[in-house]
Amino acid sequence: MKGYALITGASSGFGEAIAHSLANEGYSLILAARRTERLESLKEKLSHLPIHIELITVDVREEQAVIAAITSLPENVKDRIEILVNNAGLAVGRGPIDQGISDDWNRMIDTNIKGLLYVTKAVVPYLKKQTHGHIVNIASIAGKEVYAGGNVYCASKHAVDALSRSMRIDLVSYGIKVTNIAPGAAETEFSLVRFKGDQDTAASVYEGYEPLQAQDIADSVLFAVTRPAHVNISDITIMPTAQASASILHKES
Ligand code: NDP
Ligand code: 8X3
Repeated sequence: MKGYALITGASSGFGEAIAHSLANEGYSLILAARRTERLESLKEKLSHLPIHIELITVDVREEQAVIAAITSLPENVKDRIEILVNNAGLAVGRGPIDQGISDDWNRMIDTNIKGLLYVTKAVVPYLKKQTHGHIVNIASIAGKEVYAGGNVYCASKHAVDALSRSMRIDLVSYGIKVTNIAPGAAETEFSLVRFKGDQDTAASVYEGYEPLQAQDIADSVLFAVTRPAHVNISDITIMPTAQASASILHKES
């Protein structure tokens, strides 16, 4: 019988798709995000499956709230966490460094780096109890390369990439696998958040080519977590066919 997968950012995009894929694979789920109603709706959609689902309403930027949320899970749930998917994250704004807004910078750094650290620290003690614990960090092509106007978002995702490599070293003696997934352009609510609700600008990011869909990322997570015990997928970079690098997208006019 499979244990639990804890997925942060499960209320939208990649996290929601990953929840569907892991639930269909037989994992019970702990779904975390700030928007409770979205999590409840997702739980309802998965209610036909023979799995157990726990919901955590939490802002990953709040360390004490993260600790309290994980600690308050029933013993028979937290003791069976086999997979942690660190997916919650965002970009806020895009532009030259000298025009950056410090509140945007703080939101990205606090969510993408510090939030990931808080959740990881709270969950690793339970992963250590497993014979096959697995952490999947959702980084980005922006964690491999930088692009114009991407500065702080790119820095935050480079940090995720570095943390994936560091975690692999720190946790290897516990048999905990660490997979870093670096997607390119994928059509989710990501750009709507980045451009602060500007729907036209957000839509323009995905015009003229076929972007990745959330399911493409869920497929790569599923691949990583279903390898045999002796195999760790260290890193997956996945981009649309029309994307050659972080900043080169072939768009049909
Ligand atoms: P979405 O905006 O669709 O989803 C982001 C998720 O993160 C939401 O569930 C949101 O939940 C959650 N989240 C954001 N801030 C917090 C917070 N402070 N506390 C808890 N949860 C939070 O975007 P994606 O699905 O595209 O993004 C998922 C991850 O993938 C991010 O880390 C992003 O950087 C990364 N990524 C995205 C790419 C893309 O092109 N879409 C490409 C490469 C990487 P809620 O608002 O309910 O809290
Ligand atoms: C999201 C992809 O290219 O907008 O991480 O940085 S990109």
